[in-house]
Amino acid sequence: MASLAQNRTRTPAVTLRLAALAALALALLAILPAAFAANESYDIVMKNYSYTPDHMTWHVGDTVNLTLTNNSTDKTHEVMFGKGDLRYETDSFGAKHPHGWTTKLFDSPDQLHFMKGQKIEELMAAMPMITLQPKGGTMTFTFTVPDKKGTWSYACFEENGSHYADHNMKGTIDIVD
Ligand SMILES: [Cu+2]
Repeated sequence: MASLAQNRTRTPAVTLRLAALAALALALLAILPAAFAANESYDIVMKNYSYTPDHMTWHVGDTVNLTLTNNSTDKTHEVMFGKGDLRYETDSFGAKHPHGWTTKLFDSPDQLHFMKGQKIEELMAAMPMITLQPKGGTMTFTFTVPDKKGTWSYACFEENGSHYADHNMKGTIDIVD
């Protein structure tokens, strides 16, 4: 009864202001997690012969904004996403070299949106394969994390696959709910 009595003594203006604040707080609580939790941002730096970071955790349905930068002073590096057995390509001398995986993370080039970049050696959206020149080659792209839960890899197959096969230039991604 005491609180009721207190409420009655408040002026209508104060009560209205409190109600407005409460409504605003509720609105912010509803909006903020959606604005921040739904987006993930990563800067991956490449050098001879590694990625930093070499592990990421992505959430299904999130929008990821990813910037790749090649800080090597002398080597071209790339990123390819996938898993499973290695995929091989045959060169003009008939020799086979590892180049990506048999299972691709992205099914269609439409899933990736390339935003900006420079010193790009090669860009094959269908793989996808993003190859960047040394000393600052960079590419920023966005995508929605596909509903493919599990552990995936990213790696560089430059110089006839030797960056991966001989130097273990790779990283892993866990896709979770
Ligand atoms: Cu490389």
